[in-house]
Amino acid sequence: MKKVISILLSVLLAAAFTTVTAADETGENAGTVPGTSAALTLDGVMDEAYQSGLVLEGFKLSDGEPGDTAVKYYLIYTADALWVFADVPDDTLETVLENEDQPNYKMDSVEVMLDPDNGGYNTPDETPFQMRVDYQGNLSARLGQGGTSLYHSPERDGNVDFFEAVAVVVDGGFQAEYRIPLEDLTPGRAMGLNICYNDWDEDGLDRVVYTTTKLVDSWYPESFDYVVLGEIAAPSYEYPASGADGNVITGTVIGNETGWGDNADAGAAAAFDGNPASFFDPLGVGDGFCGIDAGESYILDKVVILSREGWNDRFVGAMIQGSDDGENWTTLWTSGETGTNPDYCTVTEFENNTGYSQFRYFNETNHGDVAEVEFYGQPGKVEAAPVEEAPAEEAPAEEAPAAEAPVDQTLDQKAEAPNTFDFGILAAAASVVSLGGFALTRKKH
Ligand SMILES: [Ca+2]
Ligand SMILES: [Ca+2]
Ligand SMILES: [Ca+2]
Repeated sequence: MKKVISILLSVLLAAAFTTVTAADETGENAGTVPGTSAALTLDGVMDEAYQSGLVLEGFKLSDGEPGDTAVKYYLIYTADALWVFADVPDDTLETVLENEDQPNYKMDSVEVMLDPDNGGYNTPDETPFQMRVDYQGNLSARLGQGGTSLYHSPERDGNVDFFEAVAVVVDGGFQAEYRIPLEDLTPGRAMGLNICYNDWDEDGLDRVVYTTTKLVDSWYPESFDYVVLGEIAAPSYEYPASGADGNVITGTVIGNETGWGDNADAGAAAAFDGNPASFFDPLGVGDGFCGIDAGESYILDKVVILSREGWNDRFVGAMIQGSDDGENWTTLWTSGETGTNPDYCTVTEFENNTGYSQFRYFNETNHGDVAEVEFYGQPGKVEAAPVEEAPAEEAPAEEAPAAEAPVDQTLDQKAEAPNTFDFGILAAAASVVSLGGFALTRKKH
């Protein structure tokens, strides 16, 4: 039972950010903070996900003049936290210690002030969050204007518990990263925000650079601009995902439209979506397959397979088969081993590798679920070779140590004289079909 699914092999789930108007507009809309399902690491190093984050730059000094600084802030959010990454160029990283109770009050530091519900007013002990990290990684904080002051580093008494931040000194400045845990992070939510860069030099405080556009009293929520949370981007995957070299064979996915239990997510397309977590799951042993109809004949170079996580034992008996009509299938390879998940396995030696327009992964021995299948090869077809007239002995293995060599030879000759019979084709075909068995190599994904 063959069903054809028209699904693109290159599946890119584009991020769909929508801008939502905030309920409370206490300042100017500073932009949309996209969400990410990627796992971020709090280490002062910029995770890739920040590249799609909201970027804030080009700020003002307290006198209203443009802030002459190349500081950039990147904002993104995950399911449970707002993340802020600060890239701070600064040639004079300074410490002006005057009060040991406020260890980083007079140091080059980044100070994030957040009004989590964009209420626009002070709530003692609650709003705003005032969170500072200096270039040496010391933290200080305060909850609410006039509220509890927490001017201590966690190394001293550990009482800064409503955010985390890390800073690392880099060539020409430092980088700071904040993780601010918050509940109910959903698209459309507005949050008041002002970020200061407190820039000190050897003469004292040089300047404070603000992101907010109202500078009357930039420590109060009514002066903050606000950001709005955007959609959480679905993770994107590209096919092929193994990173293997070669010409991947693309086309139309063939096989089961739905998988085990009529699950639409476990149909044949799940083996060609680049997502190692999704998998094709047949209806039963030998009941269903996943494959590609390339639309023209290909000779395989290799097949790269990621078995289903947790089910490597089901790889025994897995077959790669080829067909030109989708009805009659020829077996090119059969697995005698268990799978290699989380590593991909690469099959490079085949039987009957004479060129087919359709290829499939199929198992009649075990339940044939599989996470990813990648067929690699070159267009071509070996002309029907009368094997009895060109027995394997006439093409000893020494003359054709690698499957690729005779295939390439065949293709070259075919290209030059596509309609003429050539003894070289015959010999190459014989050597290809004489290659028995299979080889497995492993590749880290
Ligand atoms: Ca990081
Ligand atoms: Ca400085
Ligand atoms: Ca998959």
